[in-house]
Amino acid sequence: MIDLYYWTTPNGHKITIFLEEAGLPYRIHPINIGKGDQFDDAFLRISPNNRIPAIVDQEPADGGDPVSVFESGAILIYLAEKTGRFLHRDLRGRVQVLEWLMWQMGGLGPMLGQNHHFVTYAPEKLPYAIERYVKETERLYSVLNKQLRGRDYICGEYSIADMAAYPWIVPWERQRMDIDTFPEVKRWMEAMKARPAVERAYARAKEINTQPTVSEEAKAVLFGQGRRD
Ligand SMILES: N[C@@H](CCC(=O)N[C@@H](CS)C(=O)NCC(=O)O)C(=O)O
Repeated sequence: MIDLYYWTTPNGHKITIFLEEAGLPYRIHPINIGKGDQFDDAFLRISPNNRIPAIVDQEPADGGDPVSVFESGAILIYLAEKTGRFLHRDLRGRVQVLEWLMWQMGGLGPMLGQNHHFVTYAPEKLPYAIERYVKETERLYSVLNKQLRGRDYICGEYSIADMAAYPWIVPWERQRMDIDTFPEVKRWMEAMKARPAVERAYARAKEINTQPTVSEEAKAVLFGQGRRD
């Protein structure tokens, strides 16, 4: 059994997509980040960066004590290794999946997160910041578009690289992207959306969070966090 500490955000969806694809038994522990659940001591013990997602594997492969993992990229690699699925096994394929996973973790996720912040949530509309992150979003979409040319999925076969990137592309409209100008991304996004496991992952999210908008109360919790000793 996998215990999943989760909220209904792009980084959270990555892991429900994996678990649904692999058919691994899991139970969700909702961590409502708009209400501050990410600062509970019990959660911080498994996720010291006060961010979702995190997992605890109650039945690790070595038969030892439960294993906890935070950081969505590390979780995807852990689960891929546990199940032997969605991470190419040949040396070159594996390197490629890890490259694109790191590209998502270090670039696509953080930059699009800033896009969401300055375009949608920031109390002041700062043209410099908006332009910087919308342009960077556009650049990243064009990199992905090129990679997808001639490939069904990011690294050919379906992998954890796709699971990591897809939830960040779903909100393309509010990122101010014109998806029709990225035809390969559009085709891939539609193929991802049609996968039954992806549908199930997003359906779980709807059950757990019936009010996905970010309230003023949630903004106060989420933005402007500083040092916590
Ligand atoms: N690099 C981390 C980022 C995780 C992250 O930013 N999670 C957000 C939700 S998508 C969160 O938990 N935010 C809570 C907060 O800001 O306090 C990962 O990929 O797991």
